[in-house]
Amino acid sequence: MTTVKDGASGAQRQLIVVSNRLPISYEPGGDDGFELRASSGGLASALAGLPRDDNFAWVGWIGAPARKSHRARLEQALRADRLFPVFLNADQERLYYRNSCNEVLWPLLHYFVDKVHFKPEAWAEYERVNQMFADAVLELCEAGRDTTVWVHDFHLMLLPQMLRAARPDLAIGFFLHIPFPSSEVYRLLPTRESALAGVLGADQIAFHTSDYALHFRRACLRVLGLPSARDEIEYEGRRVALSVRPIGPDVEHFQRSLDEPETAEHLDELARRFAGKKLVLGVERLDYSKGVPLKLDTFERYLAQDPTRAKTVTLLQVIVPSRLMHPDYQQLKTTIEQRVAQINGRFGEPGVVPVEYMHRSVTPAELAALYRFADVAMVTPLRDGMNLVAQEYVLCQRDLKGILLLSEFAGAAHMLSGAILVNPFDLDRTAVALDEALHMPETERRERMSAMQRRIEGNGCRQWAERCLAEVEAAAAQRRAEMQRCVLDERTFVRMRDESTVARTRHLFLDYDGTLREIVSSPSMARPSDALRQLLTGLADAPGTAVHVVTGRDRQTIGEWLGDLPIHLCAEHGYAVRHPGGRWHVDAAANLSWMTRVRQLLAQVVEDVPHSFVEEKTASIAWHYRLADLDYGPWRARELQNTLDETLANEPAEVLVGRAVIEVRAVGVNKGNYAASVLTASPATFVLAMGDDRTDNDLFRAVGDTAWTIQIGNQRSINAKFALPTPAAARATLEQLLHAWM
Ligand code: ADQ
Repeated sequence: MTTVKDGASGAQRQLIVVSNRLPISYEPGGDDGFELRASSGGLASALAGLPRDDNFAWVGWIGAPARKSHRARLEQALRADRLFPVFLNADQERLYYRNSCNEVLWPLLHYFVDKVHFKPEAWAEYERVNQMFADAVLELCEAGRDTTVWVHDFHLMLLPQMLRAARPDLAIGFFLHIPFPSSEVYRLLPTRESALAGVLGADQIAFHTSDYALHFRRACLRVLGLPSARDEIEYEGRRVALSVRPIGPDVEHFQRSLDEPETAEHLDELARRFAGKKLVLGVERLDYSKGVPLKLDTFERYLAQDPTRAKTVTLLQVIVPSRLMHPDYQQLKTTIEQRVAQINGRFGEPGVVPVEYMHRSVTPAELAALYRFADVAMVTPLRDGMNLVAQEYVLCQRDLKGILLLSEFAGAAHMLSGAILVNPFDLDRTAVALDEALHMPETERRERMSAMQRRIEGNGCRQWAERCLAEVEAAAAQRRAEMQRCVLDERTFVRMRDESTVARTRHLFLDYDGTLREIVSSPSMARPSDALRQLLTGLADAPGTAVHVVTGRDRQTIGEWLGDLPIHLCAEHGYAVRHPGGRWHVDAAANLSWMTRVRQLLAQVVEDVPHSFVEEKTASIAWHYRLADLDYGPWRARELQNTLDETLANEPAEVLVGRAVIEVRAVGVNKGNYAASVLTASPATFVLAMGDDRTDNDLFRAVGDTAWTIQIGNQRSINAKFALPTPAAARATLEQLLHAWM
């Protein structure tokens, strides 16, 4: 794996991986001793290429409550491997892990709505445990050092935001290993807002498939009202990158296992055991999402169609023990075992066992041999984030003779195009597909298998980790660059102040809402304070200085609030203008004859597209669809754009296509044209423009390159050279300028 160096100091960056479980299990034993058992698994293998030195740390739980007397020794033992345990007590295990993780998020995100048992007190523990993880990570983060924190999975959805709040500089990635369901299902979660906001603390959020990413975007839209693009979402002024990065298997591990002499022995043994028979293989962790009972039903139906098949085809079902302390999982195990017994009772005879069943962890050599030997892998989860078993089977098919029967509800179905895809709920057609798989001509099997194999070989879990981490770091770097662009720092301010002080003539173009005055819930409450009125008066009284308040507000309101001051008012986005002490002039040249027709068109679209709305200003009208459905909004937008282009072909109106907004406005009416006409009539040596939203971009463009342009807040779609965080900071800056000029 490439090690990224921190450009400034040359020091290596720190990488902290966080997952619910460390790749280790703790088991207390007799005589006050304990055992640590290493577990492999996708993430451990993905990170295997990284040096376990001071630049690396892995934070997680050890799988069981640790005795107090063991903790110090445990920490010491794990630290050598750069593993840092989070200790959960029995209550936390029950409330955070068993309830919130396994009885709420796991079933909900896998669409098993009836298995969700939400308990508020357990969710409170989920929050507390996420905070414990955050504290453990923060303790390891060295101050002033470039650090990437890579957070894994649904157990830790709140962690990114907690880390961001404490250390805004961190590069944070979040990977979801399980599905993100349709927003219609996600919305059932009582804590849906905080879980989404928690994840959005990251710089990059990655999923196995584009469907999950799309569902996540829809949930952000429906639950938090956040619009997004295909690959990014803006949250609290930050860009959060969205990415699709399907995980792959541990390619090197399986290739090594295939070459082991022990694997060859297992292969010989399998060949003896299943001589003259076709082997259908199932390998699943014990979980209802994996659909094993339905698979057994399907196999039974396949045998029932022709009972002689029991003599030539065997299903070998391996179940990897999991979550056995939970009654539902024990029940599932019992159900599976009963079904196996029933099928064998119905179709078996002396020497014929149609379903063989193994409930245990198999060795790597055994697993590799099974994958290589099986004629068909029947991987039929009802829902699965990715499913590594499917990929591992393909990888181990050295003889290219097998066929993968794969559920279309596994993430793997998105990438394994040579598989026979089935709907596991459709037993009849799945049984037909199984028959087709068992009788497929060899050339077709080879073709399907080799194409998939090539793809998997180049996309193992190490490449996956490398790419994910590179993306997290790139996303964080982009965010930092954007934030830096924003800051009007002390040195820059001094330059601006000095330039303005020696200038003989000055024009200040100042937007009102969000720039001079904070945005408030009701626009009518944004009256200027006495201090603001005094500030504007003071600035306008400075020699050679003209103050222009340029706003989208209507002329009555802004006239009432500021009309008595010695300043220029430009209202309604440039349509109405009033010079100090004078009267309002409207832009007579603006021809609005097209407005009625456009208003009708937009009214129709608003009716058709839920959550979209029209905003009408004096000389323009806009249709906003940022809160509309992700597909339907853009679709109707394209249609509307065509209609408008045709309708307005010979009209003095222009169509502006923005981010989730289509605006039609009178040609030549905008804040920028006002500023341009002022600057043509009376050029100035110092020009300052301040604004906070998209409509101010016209202003920033019009004042030219030599002007000082400052955006207030950190909206990314604005093109000012500098930024200040708040209207209060904008007022303070203007105060300081005034002070310098006096
Ligand atoms: P899991 O639900 O655990 O993972 P899966 O992707 O199939 O599901 O991974 C199972 C892993 O266990 C495989 O790597 C397999 O080799 C291993 N395994 C199988 N049998 C074993 C045995 N007998 N002993 C030991 N190990 C065995 C979650 C999500 C998945 C997602 C992964 C990775 O639910 O959808 O693919 O994370 O992101």
